[in-house]
Amino acid sequence: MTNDIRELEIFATKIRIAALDAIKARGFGHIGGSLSVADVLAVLYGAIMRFDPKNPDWPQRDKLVCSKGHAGPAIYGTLGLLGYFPYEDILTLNQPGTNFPSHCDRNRTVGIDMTTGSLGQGTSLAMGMAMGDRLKGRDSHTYLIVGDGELNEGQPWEAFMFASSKKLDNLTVFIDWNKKQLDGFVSEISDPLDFKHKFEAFGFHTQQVKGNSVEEILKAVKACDSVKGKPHAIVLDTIKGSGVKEVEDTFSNHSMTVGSEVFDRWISALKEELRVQEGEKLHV
Ligand SMILES: Cc1ncc(C[n+]2csc(CCOP(=O)(O)OP(=O)(O)O)c2C)c(N)n1
Repeated sequence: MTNDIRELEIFATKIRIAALDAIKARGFGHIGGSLSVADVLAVLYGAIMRFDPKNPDWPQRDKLVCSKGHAGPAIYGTLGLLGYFPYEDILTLNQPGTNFPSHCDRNRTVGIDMTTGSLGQGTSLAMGMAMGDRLKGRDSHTYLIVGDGELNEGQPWEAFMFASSKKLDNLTVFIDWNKKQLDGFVSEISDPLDFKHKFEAFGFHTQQVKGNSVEEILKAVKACDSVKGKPHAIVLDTIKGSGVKEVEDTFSNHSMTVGSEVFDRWISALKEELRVQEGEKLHV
């Protein structure tokens, strides 16, 4: 656990490399939406959440529901780096018989708190988990990541109303506002309008930050501590494919099939960035 911004940036870069390592082994996968959540995962698992890789079912742990379950590679990378299982296991991503399906499955993967992939449903599940922890008297927090395209669904908004009416202040929702969904811009497919105002209207304590900045995310999560009686929403203004310029610049970057030499180029660039980040840390 660290509050060191440089450490968290290093963790985020490692998560990006891990997600690409896993997807490279399969040759295709959800690259854009895995990369955009690397920074929030680094903050949650690096600085905020209470968990124990040796006791993954510890009831008092904090929980993560990644409702955009197709970002599985980023979550598996994070858990692999934390020692929930051998890192190499993530290289079986989406292969027949794997415990690392492309979408998160709590019955298959150690450390996954909730099965997701059918968009919209993770929100209701996270509300239930937060409510359950409260009823059991546990001091646990549930963190929920939803996609901006996912919020075209109706179900999450019912669940948000419920969270707010039950004053679930042990729940924090991150909206990965990367502007794109499967095959186009969210604003053109079904414009969600202003998330910040919408969550405020739904009774949430709401903030909006640069979602690929670990520093801003960490500050926002910490600011939630002092706000009681309301669920929290943090709108992450992100870039789909963040951290790999070529992916950022590709319009269709949701699920990509690319050759291993292309993956190698992207991974090498991230490893170079990691060397710079680690070198800078030594000189702080
Ligand atoms: C109920 C449901 N409908 C459709 C899909 C197919 N689908 C998978 S990802 C996706 C786009 C999601 O967009 P967004 O939530 O913005 O994810 P991100 O861009 O962050 O990857 C869609 C439509 C699905 N998984 N579940």
